[in-house]
Formats: sequence, C-alpha cells, structure tokens
Amino acid sequence: MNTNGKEFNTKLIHAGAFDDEYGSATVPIYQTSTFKFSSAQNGADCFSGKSDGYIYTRIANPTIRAFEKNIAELENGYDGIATSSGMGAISSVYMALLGAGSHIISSDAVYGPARGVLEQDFSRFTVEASFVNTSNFDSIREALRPNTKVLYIETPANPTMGITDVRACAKFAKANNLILVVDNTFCSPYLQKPLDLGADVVLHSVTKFINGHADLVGGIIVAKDPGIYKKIRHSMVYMGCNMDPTQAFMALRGVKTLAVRVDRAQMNAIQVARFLEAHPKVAWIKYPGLESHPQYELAKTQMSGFGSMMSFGLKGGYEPGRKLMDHVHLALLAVSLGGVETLIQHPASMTHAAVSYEDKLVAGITDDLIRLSVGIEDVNDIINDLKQALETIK
Ligand code: LCS
Repeated sequence: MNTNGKEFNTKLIHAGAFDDEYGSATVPIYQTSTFKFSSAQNGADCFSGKSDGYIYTRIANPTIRAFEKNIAELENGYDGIATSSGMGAISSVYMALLGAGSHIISSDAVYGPARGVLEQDFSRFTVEASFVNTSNFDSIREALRPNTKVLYIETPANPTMGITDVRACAKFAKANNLILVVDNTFCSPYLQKPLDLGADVVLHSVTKFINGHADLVGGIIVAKDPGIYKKIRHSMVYMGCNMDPTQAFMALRGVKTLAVRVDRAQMNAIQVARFLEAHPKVAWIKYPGLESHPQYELAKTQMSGFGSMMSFGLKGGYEPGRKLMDHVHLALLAVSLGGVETLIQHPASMTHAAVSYEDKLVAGITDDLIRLSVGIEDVNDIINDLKQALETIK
C-alpha cells in the first residue's frame, strides 16, 4: 500500500505491506531460502541488477522487505536493512563504516556488547574507539581525531538514561565529515526520529519496543542516504546477519501496536517513577520524564514522549537492590526491555558485565544501579509489587 503522506499510526499498520494474488490481509511468511528464475537470462539479470527479482533469502525476501520498508517509513529514511539481532545491526554498521586505522567516537554508556565488539574484536583490525560521555558535548569535541569516521550515540543511554543532543551531534558530524549513527532502541521511532534531527543512520534492537512481546530477537538499520544504505546492506549480506522471514513476520505483527503499547507503558512509567522518587529507601532515580532528570529540558526538545525505561539506586548500595530484585513477584528478573511485561535487572553484573569495572564507573554504571523496563500491566499492580519488595529491605 502506498502510505505516502499518511500519518504515523496508519504507517505502523500499512507501510511496507503489498498485495498478493490471494488478497492476503497481512504480509505472509515467505519461508523459502531461494527463488526460481524464469530463465537463465532472468537469473543473470537478477544478479547484475538489471532485474529486481528475488534471488536468495540472505540477500532479500518479500516478508523481510515488507518489514524493512515499514521501519524505513516510520523513521523517514531511504530504506531499511533487517538483521538477525540488534548486535547484527550494530556489527553490520561498524563493518560497513569503519576500516583499518579508522576511529569511532561512541558513548561510554552504550549497550555493553556494542562497546565490547569494538574493544575486543574490531580493535584486532586496528579500528580505534573512544568512549566518552556524549551527554557532555565538549567530550565529543575533545575526542575528535583526524581519522575519526563515525560518531555513534545511544539516547537515552543504556542503562544510565543519559540524554545526548542529537541535533548538536548532527551539526558536529556534518562539520567534521563524520557519519552520525543513533541507536534509537530506547525510544522507538514513535518517540524519537533521529534522521529528522540530522542523523545519517538509525538502528534498533527490534527485540525491544518494535516487536514488543519478548518473543523474538532482531535488528534493523535505516539510512538516509542511498550510498550509505548500499554500503551497509553489502556488509550485512556478506556477513550473513540477515533476519529470517518468520522473524520479520512477527516483527511486522508486533510493530502494528507500537504506539498503543508505548503510550500505555509511558503512562505507567511516569507513575512508577514518581512512586520511586518519593520512596524513602530510594537514593536516586533517572527517568527523562521527571523534572529532576538533569537533561529533562533537552529530552523534551527531541523526544515526543519519555518512554518507559528508568534506572534507580537504593540507599545502602547494591545489597538492598539485590534484595529488591529477589522479592519482586510481578516484575520479571530478566534482561531485555521494551516488552509488554515489566522487567527488572542489574546492569553492572548482567547486561554490562562485559565492560570493565573502571569503565563502568566512569560511564555512571554504578554497582547500585537497577534498571526497570515498565510494562503495560495495571500500574497499581506494578507499584504494589515494588512497594512490597521494598518493604523486605530493613
Ligand atoms: N542496542 C541497545 C540499546 C540494546 O539495549 C541492545 C540489547 C542492543 C542494541 C542489542 O540488541 P540485541 O542483539 O540484543 O537484539 N539490550 C539488551 C539489554 O539491555 N538487555 O538484554 C539485551
């Protein structure tokens, strides 16, 4: 369906969908690894690019293309590249945009493996990386080197909830010939559109809000420029990080309810955040929707809502935090985020275990930090669950 000029909720449901000979209401799962050519010439034409027919599912597949086009439209980009996981998306972007001797500036608070793969793997191919507090613009400026090629940010950051100014980064990237990549996982395209704010590439762990049901792992990249898009697609296809047709089908089903899920989750989140902020056992809380968040004003200028992720610490450090996590009944003690269910976890020992103790401290991933992904359950049940768990702490 042509959704040009249509609004966001309409695009969620219809963008990328196509009509088939049966009049299917949803895009079916094309669970095939390969596609028949009509002739030897047609096969050659598909490979040379003269014909745009499907060839092989690692390269492209109708169900996967529908999902890629859907997210590309939601992000106002040129086109999308779906991947096996969020890390598949991140690795494909690194592989496409970095080379021997090049340098990337990244946030010190990024998802642990997005940092780990640079430090432990890309470093073996002489790629240099600086991890700085991208919420403080001066630290980005100071990290610039003659060989810097990419500025990579995650906002809000996982798990510190620090906000980075996307517009300022875009201006800086343009002035210094860098490609600005934004991991938009915590917001989803519903709450933040980095390409509209000036970024070149946006990516997501589809595993989170886009799919929203904690039942698949996936990733997506959307580029604004056709040249950058082609480079990243080449790396993804050659490394074989492609999404599978069934994954794409499920992600397409999940994305249709993105806005209603996120609306509901963030309505709950602000109430949970206010409850925690007022609780005597809570030492600190960071949620972009609280006036106490140091970048509340900046968040308002680039996010259309504050989302449902927050981090907090209890008085007395990690031990009471551990007790809290061991005594919640409704919230699942589990990593991942952005699903319909409330999840709680301890980044220092779980999602960010790959980052060294010193680097975690510099990034603000303190030992007492507990991360909460607020779900769409009834908010009183979420609050009561936290309340009774907090009461177990003496
Ligand atoms: N980007 C962000 C911001 C993430 O939070 C994650 C995963 C990824 C990328 C990687 O995506 P994946 O390969 O897992 O689809 N974050 C996780 C987390 O915080 N808990 O478990 C996974």
